[in-house]
Amino acid sequence: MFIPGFKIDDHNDKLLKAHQRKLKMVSEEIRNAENIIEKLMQFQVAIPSWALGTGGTRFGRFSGKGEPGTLEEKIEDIGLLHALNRSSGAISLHIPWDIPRNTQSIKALAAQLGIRFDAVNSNTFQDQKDQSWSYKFGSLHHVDKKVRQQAIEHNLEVIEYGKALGSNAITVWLSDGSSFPGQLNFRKAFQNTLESFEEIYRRLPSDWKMFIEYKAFEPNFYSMTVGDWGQSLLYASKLGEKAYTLVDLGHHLPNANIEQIVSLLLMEGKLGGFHFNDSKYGDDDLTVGSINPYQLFLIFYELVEGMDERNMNHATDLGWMIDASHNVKDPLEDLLQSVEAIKIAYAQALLVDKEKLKAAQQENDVVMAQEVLQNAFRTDTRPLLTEARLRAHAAIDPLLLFRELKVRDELIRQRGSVKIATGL
Ligand code: AFD
Ligand code: MN
Ligand code: MN
Repeated sequence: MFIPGFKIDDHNDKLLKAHQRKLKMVSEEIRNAENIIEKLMQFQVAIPSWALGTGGTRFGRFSGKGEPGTLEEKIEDIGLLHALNRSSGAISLHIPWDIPRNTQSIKALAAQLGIRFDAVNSNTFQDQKDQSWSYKFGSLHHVDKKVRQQAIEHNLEVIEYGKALGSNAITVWLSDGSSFPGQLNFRKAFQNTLESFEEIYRRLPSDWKMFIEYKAFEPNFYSMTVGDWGQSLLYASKLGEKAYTLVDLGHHLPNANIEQIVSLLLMEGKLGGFHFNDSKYGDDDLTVGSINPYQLFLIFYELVEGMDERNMNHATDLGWMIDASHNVKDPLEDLLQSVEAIKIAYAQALLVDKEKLKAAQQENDVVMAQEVLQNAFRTDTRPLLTEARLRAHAAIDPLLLFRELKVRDELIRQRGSVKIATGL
């Protein structure tokens, strides 16, 4: 399915007046509105290929309808999102779920829809049917070199697929760990993992980045071999300048101060990428901003402040990706909401009066510091997002248009009800 430009124009014509009224109001309140709009137009968030189908839980999977059954259909789905919001012009692939069979036609399709290939992800947390050795007791950290070698080779293969598509980063998330005390020698597990990472890193193209994603628990419940940002940073520092830590918002123990983690990783030049989602308890993978939008804003403030400090380009110097997927919403609607929440928080972070905050910090004026932050958080930035979309020829209200055009019904008509997208 493809959304023709005139459908977007018709939709925008109907909503234009109301939008202009709201924009005028906020623009009068905000000193740098124009600058924020321009930044919002640049800012793109990559969509994970595994979030386009309905996610399952370990208790079951209630498959949605009209799910994309092939990589081409996944790219088409992201094309729909991008046509509606002009903010999701990238896809993050997971191998072997998304092996590109015909690189040239995949590239052409993506280019036609304005989509580029963000980080490619390896998968050594599941056994594949044709593989020689099992990952039951881990992959890159395994006690047996032949299992580690198999996992290393898989990662190298993922890099090759990424190269062919024009990607320039690999994200490695390991489920390696232990579920019972005594199962592992922690130091040995670390050293094996480091040695495996080194072999992959050595073969990383010179203009590529390697993102090391950490996670506190699950599927292993006693220890994870890349369990927190400290361990990820340790690997990344030992590996070299192309290795970075990747922060997934759902991968911390409850109440962790993620904004502080982000700030320090940026200070060290070691924050590489981001997986956005939201959670109440653990790796819940809920829609971004659905549970704790204030935390998201605080994280974004640290991102913006820390990136500015290092003269980084907000749009291109970090890998911005969503990693959210669950089983009760239409995945495409869910992703529209997530992208919107990310950009709202980004716009709010750009609003913070940095000078005033700095002065308050210097004076130990705790009250004023809170006022400055919350003032930005409580500003409705949505008209700025809408204006950015309008200028990029996207829809004023992407979710509304998605429903008006009955996109899901059309996808069901084309693909049927039974196809199941690859993913968890
Ligand atoms: C995991 C991690 C990681 C991985 C994904 C697979 O967040 O990003 O690639 O799930 O679905 O929990
Ligand atoms: Mn993740
Ligand atoms: Mn996760």
